[in-house]
Amino acid sequence: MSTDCLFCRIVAGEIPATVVRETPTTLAFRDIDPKAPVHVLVIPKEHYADVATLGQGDPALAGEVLATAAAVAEDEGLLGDGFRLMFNTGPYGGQEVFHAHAHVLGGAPLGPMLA
Ligand code: D5M
Repeated sequence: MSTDCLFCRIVAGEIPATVVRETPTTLAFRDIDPKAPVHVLVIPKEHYADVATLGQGDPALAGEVLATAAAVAEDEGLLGDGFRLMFNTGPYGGQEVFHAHAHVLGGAPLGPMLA
């Protein structure tokens, strides 16, 4: 837990969030500024700054984040039409919150990623 990390504070219950799924090691909650009809963030409860650090530091936990993201996509009815799973990483990747998180985006056609 990092006291100055926004998402660690959500895990600790210090900042409210609309939680849609929780496992012993991961948490999924709605993005505060949704970019699609469904926009859910999936995080490891343990603090890793980004997905690269997570993937190298604890590959099993990275897999649990993916499994939770897939379960969220199923719960939200996204498996039929598809969805986007995205990890912004570092400044060039547009990351703003430095606690690893997957964006689960769907519910409408999102278009080509790099258009
Ligand atoms: O995305 C960081 C995302 O985090 C961005 O889409 C807004 C979201 N955000 C910021 N604060 C909150 C709270 N308090 N609840 C829910 N969602 C939040 P990034 O990939 O770092 O650019």
